[in-house]
Formats: sequence, structure tokens, C-alpha cells
Amino acid sequence: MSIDIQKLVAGDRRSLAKAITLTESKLDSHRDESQKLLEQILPHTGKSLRIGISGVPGVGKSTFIETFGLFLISLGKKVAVLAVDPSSPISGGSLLGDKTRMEVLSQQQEAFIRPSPASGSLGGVAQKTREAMLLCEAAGYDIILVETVGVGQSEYEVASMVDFFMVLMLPNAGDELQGIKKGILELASSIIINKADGDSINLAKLSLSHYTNALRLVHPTSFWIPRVLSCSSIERKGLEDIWKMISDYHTEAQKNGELLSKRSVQNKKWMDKLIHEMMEMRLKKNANVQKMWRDLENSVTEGKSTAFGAAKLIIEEYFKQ
Ligand SMILES: Nc1nc2c(ncn2[C@@H]2O[C@H](COP(=O)(O)OP(=O)(O)OP(=O)(O)O)[C@@H](O)[C@H]2O)c(=O)[nH]1
Ligand SMILES: [Mg+2]
Repeated sequence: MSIDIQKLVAGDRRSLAKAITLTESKLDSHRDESQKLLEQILPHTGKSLRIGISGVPGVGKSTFIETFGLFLISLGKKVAVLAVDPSSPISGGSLLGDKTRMEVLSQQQEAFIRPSPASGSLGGVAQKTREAMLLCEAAGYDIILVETVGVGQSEYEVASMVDFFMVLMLPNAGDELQGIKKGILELASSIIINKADGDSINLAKLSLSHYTNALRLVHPTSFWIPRVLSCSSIERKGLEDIWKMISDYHTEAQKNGELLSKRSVQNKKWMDKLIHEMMEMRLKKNANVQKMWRDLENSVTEGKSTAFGAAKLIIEEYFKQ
């Protein structure tokens, strides 16, 4: 698979799409090729604003992205939309179906929409999305929106690859607040009450004050104090305020150096994660280790070996060679 880097950097969508497909390939040869490509495009990355969007199924993430994406385009931005959906069994999970939901956005020249990579791919779904993000940056997209379902690890993974992490919430009565994970409040740069329209307007106001109070209990780990806003993705209300908030953050974080330091920490953690994953991949490819692994698994299950002893034997076997 040959990718024309000049064309990619010039913003050619086909080259971008092909490059992302290359990073998602499970073939070893493609893996090497895509790593080379990523190294070559690295100087062209880092200029975009990376925004994560999370929330329970049905909260309106895709609808919000359609509306907000079009709003950003109207400001002259180029917008890329990516997704992390670890539950999608085959390539093109929920976001592919969502292309119909992002009908208008997906037709824009200034938008690029890519569904979640398949969950079977090496290195995990989030890692592929991270690579796709870099490729989109190199292709000149100013804003990268990463949608993720509000379940399991994926929220944490997305929060650790973006500059600004938004959690969409439904206009709920106060009681339902209890259901949300405390950890999520700590991840959020902002909470957005979506569907603040029709009969829900008053409820949205109520949740706004509830969440504002809840966030007061979270100790900020940065200069940024998370804010709560509301919007209607259907009636296109509240978008200006949301954009103003994100721009404020971006300007301030660039000025005080936090944007760079946040990304450096993220990169360092990503590197650590990759080392673990690469190591595991190598172990699993080694025939001797494989056999030993299965045998030892049995003996650990049967209580004949300790987990520690078995793990140690496997590592020793690998490094013996
Ligand atoms: N009234 C109202 N309905 C909305 C709004 N935003 C989304 N919806 C509706 O909520 C439903 C779910 O919207 P989606 O955008 O698919 O939600 P999602 O969070 O992407 O869902 P998953 O991808 O399944 O996790 C759809 O029927 C939307 O039309 C809004 O601002 N107001
Ligand atoms: Mg969706």
C-alpha cells in the first residue's frame, strides 16, 4: 500500500483514508509501513485542537457532532470526526450507522468522518484512533472530534488523547446524578446538558445547577475549572457558548504551557502502553513461549504453580533466546 505523503499533507482525502486503513491493518508488513508513515508525518502534527465527546448511548453525541461540526465549519474550520467504540465487532461500528445521522456534515468538503476501528485490531481500538488523529492533523484538519460511548475504559482512553474532554448529559432530575461515575467528573473539562429544549428546558436548568455543585467537589488538577453548559443539538442552541468556552481553554492553555505539558504526559503514557503491548505481542508470537504459556496456565488454574512463578518462567524463557 503506497501512500503519497505530499498529497496527504496537502489534504487529499483519499490519501488520508488510505493511510488510516494502513494503520488499521493487521499485517506485520503494513504495521512497519504505517509506523514509518507516522514518523514522516509527525512534523506536520500537533496543530489541531483535540476534543473528546462522551456520554451514555442516546444522549445525542452524534447529533451534537453533526450540529457542532457544521457550526465549526461555518467559522472556517476543517473538522475531522473519529470514534472509539470498543464494542463494535466489525470495522465500522456505531459511527458508520451514524453517518446517516451526520448526514449533512458528512457531505461537507471541510469534514472528514471515520468510524471506529474494529475491536480485533492489534494494539487496541484507542491506539488506532490516536494514530488516525495524527494523520488527520497532518492532512490539515483544525479540529478533531473524538466520539466515544460512555462505558468502560474507552472514556479514559479518549480523555487521555484529547486536549478538552466533554461529557454530554441528559436533563435529569437530581436523583439520577448519583448514577454517574465520580471518575468521569474528574476527567471532564466540561459537562454539557444536551436536549435542553421543549419540555426539558426547566429540567435542564435544574441539572445545570446540580452538576455545577457536583463539580465544585472535584479538586481541579489544572488551571482550568470545569464548566457546565447546556445546549440543544436539534434546535442548534448553545453552540456559541460551548465554542467560546473551548476557545478560552485553548488560548489560555497555549499561553500558560499546559497544552504542551498535557500532551507530553499523554505521549509518555502512550509510549509506556505501547511498550507493554509490543512486549505482549512478541511473547505471544514466540512458539516456545506459547507452548509453555498454555501449560503453565493449566498448572496455575489447577493450583500447581503460583501466578508469580509462572509469569517469571515465561519471561525467563523469552529472554533466554
Ligand atoms: N430533543 C432533542 N433530541 C435530541 C437532541 N440531540 C439528540 N437527540 C435525539 O436523541 C436520539 C439519540 O441521538 P444520537 O445522536 O444518536 O445519540 P448518541 O449519543 O450518538 O447515541 P449512541 O451513538 O448510540 O451512543 C436521537 O433520536 C436524536 O434525534 C437534542 O438536542 N434535543
Ligand atoms: Mg452516536
